[in-house]
Amino acid sequence: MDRVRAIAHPSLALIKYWGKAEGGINLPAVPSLALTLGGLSTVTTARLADRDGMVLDGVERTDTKVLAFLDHIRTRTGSTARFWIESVNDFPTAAGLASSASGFAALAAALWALIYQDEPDPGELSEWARLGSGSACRSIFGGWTAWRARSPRAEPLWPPEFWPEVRVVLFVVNAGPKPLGSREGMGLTRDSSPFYSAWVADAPGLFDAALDRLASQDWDGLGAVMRRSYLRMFATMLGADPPVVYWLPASVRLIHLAQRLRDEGLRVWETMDAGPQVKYFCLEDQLEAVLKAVRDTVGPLEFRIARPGEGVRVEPCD
Ligand code: 2P0
Repeated sequence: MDRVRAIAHPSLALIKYWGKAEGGINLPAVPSLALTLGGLSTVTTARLADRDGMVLDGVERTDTKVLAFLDHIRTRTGSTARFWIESVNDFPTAAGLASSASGFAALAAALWALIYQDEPDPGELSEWARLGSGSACRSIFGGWTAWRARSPRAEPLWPPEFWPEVRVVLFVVNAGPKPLGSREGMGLTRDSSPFYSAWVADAPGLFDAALDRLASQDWDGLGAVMRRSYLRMFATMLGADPPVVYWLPASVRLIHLAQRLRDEGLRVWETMDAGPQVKYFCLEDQLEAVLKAVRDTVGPLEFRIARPGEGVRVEPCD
């Protein structure tokens, strides 16, 4: 295969990765638990070339993260190849919708196919993806995934069929790129937030609790733990100097609305990532009621609906 196409989906964390351990590349200080989101995709084609280059969403770019990633893969494999990459996201890029997770998962899988001309070892491929972006190691796998503290790779927990009724509504509060990248935000938090050590100490307990609730499909128990994880992550960020503030007014409105909907009996749980977007988790039978409540309360808002999705896949292309 001289040219390959890889398709990957974002990885949305219920229990958040925020902070890197010392030593190694993108090794997490805390464990995370995530769902791979079917319904949002990165499609990446790659081929051997005379020089490294990349076109993202139709625009040629010099992306230092991608160039560094290609160097990591060459060092790891002994390959001297150069690669031309074309990547398209069907959702806003770099806006806090995990485009780097699906992006580097797809790129890692495409490079594996070009270099080895063979099926990947999923665990090893997860390690490759992590070298590009931490959360990408989770996007290699479908369904529910775990990435333990200081682990070089993620692991699959349950496939998408484990809980097919789960839906995630991703509200696009602001489609522009976020003001501060996750990597910089994590570094700033670790280096200057007095709450960071408490965050790192607390996270394993949240992870264990979430795993337990997920295993028994305890929706509201899982939602409550998930909520603690994102709010504690932001509490830690707000303690940084200068503070890391990703929220916008509409983000806060959606957080309050989720609480009101729960008070009214809807089983909806929200989360947020490194950006202003808010994601609602609900079950299929309440999806329409949740969407109606948002329309009636917040007004028209761009959104995407996701469900448990598959891991990365590669196909030859002409
Ligand atoms: C997550 N996020 O668990 C967390 C929650 C954002 C908030 O992983 O520096 O792009 O490439 O390892 O993976 C976003 O950070 O960071 C992220 P790097 P990444 O999904």
